[in-house]
Amino acid sequence: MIDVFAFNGYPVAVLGLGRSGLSAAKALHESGAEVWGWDDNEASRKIAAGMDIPLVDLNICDWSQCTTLVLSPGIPHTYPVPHPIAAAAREAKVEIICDIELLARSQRLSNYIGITGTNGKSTTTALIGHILLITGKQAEIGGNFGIPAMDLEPLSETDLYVLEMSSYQLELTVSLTYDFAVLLNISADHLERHGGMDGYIKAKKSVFHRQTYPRTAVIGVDDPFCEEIYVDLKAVDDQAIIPISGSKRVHGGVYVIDGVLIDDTEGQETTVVDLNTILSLPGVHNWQNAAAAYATTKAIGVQPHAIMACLQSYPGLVHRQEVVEIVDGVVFVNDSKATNTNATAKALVCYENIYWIVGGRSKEGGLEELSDHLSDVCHAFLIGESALEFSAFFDGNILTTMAGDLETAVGKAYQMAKQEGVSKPVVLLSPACASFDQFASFEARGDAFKKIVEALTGIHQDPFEEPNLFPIKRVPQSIGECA
Ligand code: UMA
Repeated sequence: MIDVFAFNGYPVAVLGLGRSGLSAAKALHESGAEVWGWDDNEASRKIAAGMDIPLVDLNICDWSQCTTLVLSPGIPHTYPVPHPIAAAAREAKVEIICDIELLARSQRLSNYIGITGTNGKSTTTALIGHILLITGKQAEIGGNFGIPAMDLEPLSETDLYVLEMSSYQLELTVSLTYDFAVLLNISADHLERHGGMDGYIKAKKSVFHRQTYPRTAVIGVDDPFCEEIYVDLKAVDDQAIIPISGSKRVHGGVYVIDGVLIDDTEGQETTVVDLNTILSLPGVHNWQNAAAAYATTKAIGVQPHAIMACLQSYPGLVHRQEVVEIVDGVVFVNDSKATNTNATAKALVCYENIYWIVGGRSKEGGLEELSDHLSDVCHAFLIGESALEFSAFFDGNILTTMAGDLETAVGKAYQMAKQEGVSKPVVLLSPACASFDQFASFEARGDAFKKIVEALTGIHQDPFEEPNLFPIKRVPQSIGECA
């Protein structure tokens, strides 16, 4: 358990008793703090009470008796409107922090890697964690990734916390300076929570806050927002800076050209590994993640040949382009985490001959953003409450089947993929929708997909043992250059 010694004997308010809030409240309580736990949801309060977390109605508490509010990162404290409890706390000059700030204050001597970006931060966090653990480093991996900071183990001063940081968490982690900070990319997301794009960029850029040599900034230069931050950092020259790219040459950085990872951090270009051969890292977006993980772990001191071996053994994340199985030559890919078109677009460019299972509770804009990504789709199988809407969207431009539920969709897609006899067919579950119309979560949807695939009668093969059967598309690129 992390001992939150700084709060021993003091009152600390905790608003939001979900995963991160419960774990923070528990650690504070066990460390001797006087916890004032609260959640707007009665069911969550009951769960907390069952864990002996003291409850105090923060709507009517005396803030003059408390200095700190630990806020669940998803609860707004500025935009679009602050939660009334957060507003009252701020009015009373109570500091507002999140659970990761508690970790930073309690484990001051350890080393911290902070990984952020609009996309790819979970994969990059997992990759960095994988490389560090396999090469014998002591590391704890968590944060937005899904493991709350206060559930991590205490570490010594030579060890590393590898933290996926959302823009929400970055805003509420005021005292943490990362030894290694990674910013992958920025595109519009969560804008309502940051008062617009400038606020969102500011939150993301804060991952580099107060970094001085030899602390290291690893930064993607594949989008204009990050490219501008890179130029700003270079101009100030406060920390070691490694630019990275998934698609173009970056002088002095780590980058990927047509899938080949190249290290140019030591005055000459050295080829590291052909990522086209790594099943768990398909697509340009994953190549950027691999470049970031390579740059970070090499800066930490891991040898390039060891990083290369670890990239090759990376198993991938569940529900994210997870290669499940090959049945009768048909490859099944579980991308249930793709709950929006942005994520699905990334999967659609990775394969040829796609039998696509799509649908659920659709998001604003429907599938519009995918219009240019349908050329490799052989057939779409529509599930969930969006089926009619999506059928109208495709309007005969691609062939569709109204499957309704996941089991029917998998069965029909499998039969059609076998019958049509195309080369290396992929049945891809990448719904571009939330799961809540038919499942409790995207995890439940992905698990159901895997169970259905497992139960198919046919010859099952392990894709990792049959890489030649696996159809990752080589994505040719023009070689750009960034100074
Ligand atoms: N609540 C209130 N009042 C409100 C709103 C919420 O009381 O007005 C309560 C809810 O009833 C609930 C709690 O607050 O009990 C929130 O619980 P939760 O389980 O939804 O959230 P956390 O445990 O705080 O999860 C957070 C991150 N969630 C968000 O930032 C929204 C998780 O990231 C993270 O994995 C977890 O901490 C551990 O660090 C998820 C996420 O969606 C994956 N992140 C966003 C993203 O990646 O885009 C930022």
